[in-house]
Amino acid sequence: MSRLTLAISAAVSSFLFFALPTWAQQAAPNPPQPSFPVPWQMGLQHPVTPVAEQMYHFHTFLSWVCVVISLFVLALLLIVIFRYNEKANPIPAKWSHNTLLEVIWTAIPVLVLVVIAVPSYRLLYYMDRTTEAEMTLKVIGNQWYWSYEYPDSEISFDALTLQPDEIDVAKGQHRMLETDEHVVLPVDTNIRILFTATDVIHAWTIPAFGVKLDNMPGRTNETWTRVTQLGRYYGQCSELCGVDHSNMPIVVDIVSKDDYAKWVATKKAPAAPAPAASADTVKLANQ
Ligand SMILES: [Cu+2]
Repeated sequence: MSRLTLAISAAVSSFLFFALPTWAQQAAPNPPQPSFPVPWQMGLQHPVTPVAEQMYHFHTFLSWVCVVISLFVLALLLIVIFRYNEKANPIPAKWSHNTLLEVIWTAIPVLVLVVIAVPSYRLLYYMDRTTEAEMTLKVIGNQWYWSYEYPDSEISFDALTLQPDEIDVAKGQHRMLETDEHVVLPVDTNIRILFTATDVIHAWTIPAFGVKLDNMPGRTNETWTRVTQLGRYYGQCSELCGVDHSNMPIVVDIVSKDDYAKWVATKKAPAAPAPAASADTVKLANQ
């Protein structure tokens, strides 16, 4: 028993240390998947930010750790079931305690936890904040809609959900995922995102960005993102915030830097004054 177990333990620990990180690095999906949930979807949405990519790799790495540990425990169980049952082993051994074995089955789980903790903390600190933000987006949660502010451009607006009867599938709109106003952000830009709320706790979440942070009333939370692919990305409030919690979708359009500058100019332009009524119109209206 001891030699076989030792050999398996050594193989598993060396596999965890050396082989898995390399496998995990090669696991990103290609070609890109849709940025919204689809029926029978397996795995995470296609990552489009450095943070989401690292989360994807870490998730793959953890899955492999789980697979290896499960197979190892299954193998031990099968050995016990078949080799040490009453028929195969009628006279059981009388010894108890094996110091070497006890050290190993304590040390290996500790090592596995260390192997998991190191990349986990590295990722947590990486996603915490950016020191080189090029712009700021402020996200405010309300029951039950989102408000957005662009402090650098002095833009602010609310985004309300579109009801199912307002959804136009021909335009590629998705039920429970559309808002009347979209958040527009430039591609390849370090964006600081600030989160707060006016009433209860909400959580602004975009799976493809790897962004999910609580909007706390009376407090400001911070994270960052840098989206590397143009496109439309969807998310939802991920904190149980009341009866219309499911009516807080998020739509983000990632556009080129030029298009973003144009959007900012359009948003900042004052609304055009209503055209003055011509004499003819007035005459028609009076008839
Ligand atoms: Cu909410």
